[in-house]
Amino acid sequence: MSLTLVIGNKNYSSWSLRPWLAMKVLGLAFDEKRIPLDTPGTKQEILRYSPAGKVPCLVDGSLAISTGPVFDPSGKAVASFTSVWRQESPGVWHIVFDKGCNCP
Ligand SMILES: N[C@@H](CCC(=O)N[C@@H](CS)C(=O)NCC(=O)O)C(=O)O
Repeated sequence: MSLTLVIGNKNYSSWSLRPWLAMKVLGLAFDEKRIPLDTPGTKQEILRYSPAGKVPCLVDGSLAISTGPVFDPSGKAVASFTSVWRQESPGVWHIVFDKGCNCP
């Protein structure tokens, strides 16, 4: 299994820095794929790896994990989710595990 951590910028994206640091401290072998944030092509490039459209994302070729906030209709963050996805075919992802908590 070959792991790739897809991240934004380690200086300005603490979401990206956190798993990168954890994996380094744990001594895990992984490739790093950096995607420049806030460009016109950012979202499309992230979606190549992350079905949630966000970085960080850890991929092994067919599995990906994503986390993020859940918003109520007013836009207030009320919960968070963690999802594991499997790529069935290029660009087609299905959730194989989904966990939420009411901790935004
Ligand atoms: N709560 C998310 C936050 C992820 C997030 O907001 N990532 C930002 C960069 S810090 C991102 O992907 N921005 C690109 C975009 O939304 O197009 C997580 O746990 O991964």
